[in-house]
Amino acid sequence: MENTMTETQAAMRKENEGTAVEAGSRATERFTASGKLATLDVPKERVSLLAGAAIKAINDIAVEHQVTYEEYHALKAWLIKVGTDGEWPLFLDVWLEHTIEDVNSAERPGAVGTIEGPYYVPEAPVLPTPATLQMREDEPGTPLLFKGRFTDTDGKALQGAQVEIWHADAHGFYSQYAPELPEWLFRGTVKADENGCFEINTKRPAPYQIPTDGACGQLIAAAGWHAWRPAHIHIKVSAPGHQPVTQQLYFPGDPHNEDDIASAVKPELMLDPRPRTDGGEGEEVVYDYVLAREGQTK
Ligand code: MBD
Ligand code: FE
Repeated sequence: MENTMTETQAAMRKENEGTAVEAGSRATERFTASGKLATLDVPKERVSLLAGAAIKAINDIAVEHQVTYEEYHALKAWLIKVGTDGEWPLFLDVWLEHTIEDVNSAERPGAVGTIEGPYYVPEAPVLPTPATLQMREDEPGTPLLFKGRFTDTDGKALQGAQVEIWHADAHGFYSQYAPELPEWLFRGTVKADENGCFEINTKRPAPYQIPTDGACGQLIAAAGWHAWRPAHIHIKVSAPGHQPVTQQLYFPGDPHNEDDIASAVKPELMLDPRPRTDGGEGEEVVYDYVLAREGQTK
């Protein structure tokens, strides 16, 4: 009896599995298959410096906190599990990428960036503005019209600009990282018009919970932390001759804006949802992008 499941339980289990380890390991598969690895080339001096500093930092922690063999073995078991669960991209993007992004964007003028996270997919379908992202029939969620304009740092309209956008659905799932969602659900590449303006019709995403049944979830539970990111929309903006920006936009009032597990919220990235000016259902947000020229610094 205890080994039988109702169909509903089986379906729920399948759905949960899809949100968990599967999402993490798909991020690993994609990163491995992306071809990025073949082009990576870090000089010996930097490897020695960075690996040496990282090893020293961990050894210092072992002394400072008098790490026991029990704890050392728990660490070893857990590190092995991060790999077998395919959750290294998830782990790194949640707990390290925010610092890498800060370091690398400090001198770039214009639009503020934040982390990319593990669920970007390049080459999403190209949509002319005004665009509507792919949705299912009866897609749940509040309709959201996202409008904006591209300029350079002199205030001139930018030609050839585009917005790559991806976000979770109203249940917090990303297409291509959860089973049974249409391939390009809530993913698109939107080309701005000749004035640098764009309009994107979509639906408000739900807050996102880090998969709880993989190694990262195990760490979160063992430490007594929470697993949440505030609701967010991922964006990559670019224009010929200009520096691209990867960012996320957030909604005021989300309880996790203040304690994002991925530390990726910045005040400049907060949206200001308003009733729609076109009389349509749902809400409207306006966000404008200033892009720096290639090589331009603050
Ligand atoms: C996400 O959706 C995300 O944006 C980050 C940074 C980590 C895990 C899931
Ligand atoms: Fe995300």
